[in-house]
Amino acid sequence: MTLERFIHEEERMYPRATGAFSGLLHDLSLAAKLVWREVSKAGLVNILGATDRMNVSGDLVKKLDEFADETIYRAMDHGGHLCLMASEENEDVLHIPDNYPTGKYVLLYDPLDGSSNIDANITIGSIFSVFKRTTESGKGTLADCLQPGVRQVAAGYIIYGSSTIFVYTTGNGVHGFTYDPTVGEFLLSHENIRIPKRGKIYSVNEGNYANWGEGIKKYVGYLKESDASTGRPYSLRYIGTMVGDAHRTLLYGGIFMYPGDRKNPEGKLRLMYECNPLSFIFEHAGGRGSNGKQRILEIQPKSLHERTPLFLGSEEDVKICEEFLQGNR
Ligand code: FDP
Repeated sequence: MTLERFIHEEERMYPRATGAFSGLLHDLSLAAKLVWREVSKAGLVNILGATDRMNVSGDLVKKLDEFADETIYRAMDHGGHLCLMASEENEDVLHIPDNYPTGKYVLLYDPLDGSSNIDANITIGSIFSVFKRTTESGKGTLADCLQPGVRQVAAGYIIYGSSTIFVYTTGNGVHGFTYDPTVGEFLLSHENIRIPKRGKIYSVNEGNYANWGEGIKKYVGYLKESDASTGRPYSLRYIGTMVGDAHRTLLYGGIFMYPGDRKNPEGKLRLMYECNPLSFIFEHAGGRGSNGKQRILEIQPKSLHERTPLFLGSEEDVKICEEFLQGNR
């Protein structure tokens, strides 16, 4: 089952579908292949462009994150499905060029998540979030983007790891497709992903411990205590690429966290580009996404690049974490 076929079969469940949404997902899968192609030869870029910063095809050698940003924009700008885009790499919204038609959807994306890991050949990813526009017609506006995550109509990520996997949901289950470069297609490999109710792994940058508040310190202390009945002590895994840490958490269970701290009360991760799409996916897989006080998906965004603390994972793990953060344990 290819991703293309899966998308079309999903579309058939909606007799009034215009095909716009399927077209949008199709364009995204093409963008994913183009980014994969570049990511997979990242180690060669400096060799190919060593003399004059030009690569073999004569293009200026670009940084991979700039390349991914432009590639996704260009793959998505002309399909007529979108009225607006916003990317983690750009301060303002990205309009559709005047010579292309506009549509009813809005796309927000993080072109290359975990970019500090690129040079070490460690897993990186791309993340996307799709909303229906709220304005009636014409060019989209910032208001079309600033919707709470609960209104997403689709969200997904592409993880460029030991293999490349496209994971997405439109609200009908979370599905993963592994890229087979020999046929040039994403093939269904993880149908209807369900996150375990409780896991045995926690994932956090513990180097920030000294700046944490009491609640999170106590919670991490609790995870390290020994208690066989609850699977403790938990193991610690931290890649430092959110997509990678979240993907592992989705499959194995447990909790991924980026808490606020004394230096950065809102943490590091962006609500619109990272926390919303991942929380949407986790909730549709039976998990939970929280800022410690509130469901991530219910936060009303005020600006495109705002940040929020994130606690993402198995339902029970996130609930226990919230109890510690709220001082109830
Ligand atoms: P990066 O800065 O390498 O792009 O939000 C970006 C992000 O990576 C996440 O992917 C990752 O989870 C987090 O930052 C890592 O931050 P720390 O280095 O502070 O742990």
